[in-house]
Amino acid sequence: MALLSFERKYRVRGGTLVGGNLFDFWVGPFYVGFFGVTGFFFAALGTILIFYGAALGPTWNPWLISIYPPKVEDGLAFMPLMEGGLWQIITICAIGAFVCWALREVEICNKLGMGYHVPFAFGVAILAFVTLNVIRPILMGGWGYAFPYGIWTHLDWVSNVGYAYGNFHYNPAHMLAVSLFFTTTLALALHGSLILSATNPTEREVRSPDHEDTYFRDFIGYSIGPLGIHRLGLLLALNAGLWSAICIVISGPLWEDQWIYWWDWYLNLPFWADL
Ligand code: UQ1
Repeated sequence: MALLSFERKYRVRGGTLVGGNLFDFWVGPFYVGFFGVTGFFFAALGTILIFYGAALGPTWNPWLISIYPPKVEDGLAFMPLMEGGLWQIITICAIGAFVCWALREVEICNKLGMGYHVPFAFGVAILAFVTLNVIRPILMGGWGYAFPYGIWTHLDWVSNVGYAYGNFHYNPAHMLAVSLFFTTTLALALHGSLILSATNPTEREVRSPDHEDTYFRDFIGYSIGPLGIHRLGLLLALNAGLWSAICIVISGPLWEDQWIYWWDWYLNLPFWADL
């Protein structure tokens, strides 16, 4: 389809949640909408504040620049800019930008008469971020438990939190999350390779979906189907994110010891506890 007739078909009015027709337009390829404007505001302000924090020093090394949250001792107070306040405003800007991005996705879904699967999926990613830097710090009673915004320093945070609970690989929710991440890559590798093999056949004629079904029926006696594989993929990916959020939010608020001791319930089962 030529670009102009393509645009006539898909650049439809309406479907907006806020603002009516006011922001219902495109800039180049991008749909704007009310949440495009507000999202741009949050993203721009947050980015400017990160550069402001970087300019205050002590480094311009992009790997080492870091915006730190308040100290643990400062609890849940609003802080002066240089004592974690900058981090607090940047966090508000980040969440504001993420939520606007999700709502802009919803408006595009409305325009095209589609389901809300994409914004819902992005919502789970937002939930993971909010769990790390809002929900868990509030449950622990201090913004100091949130991670800093720096390439190197957020890795140090992950390392330190891991060692604070001994070895995170003994965290049962972490085990589930890791397994789900690996299973997600397995599913996409199977699906991507299957689609390419069917659409890049050795002969000229592209193979139909029943060939895809038959491949897996011949191979493992079961095919989940061309729609089912996408449902499975979404389910796996969303649960990878969800269980990651669960594994960090239970570390501290629910379990303060080393994760390996959580498994003592297993050692203490009556079958062998007295042996
Ligand atoms: C599958 O069964 C299927 O249906 C035809 C696909 O759709 C194109 C797939 O991509 C994959 C990977 C499978 C196999 C998956 C399972 C869980 C048996």
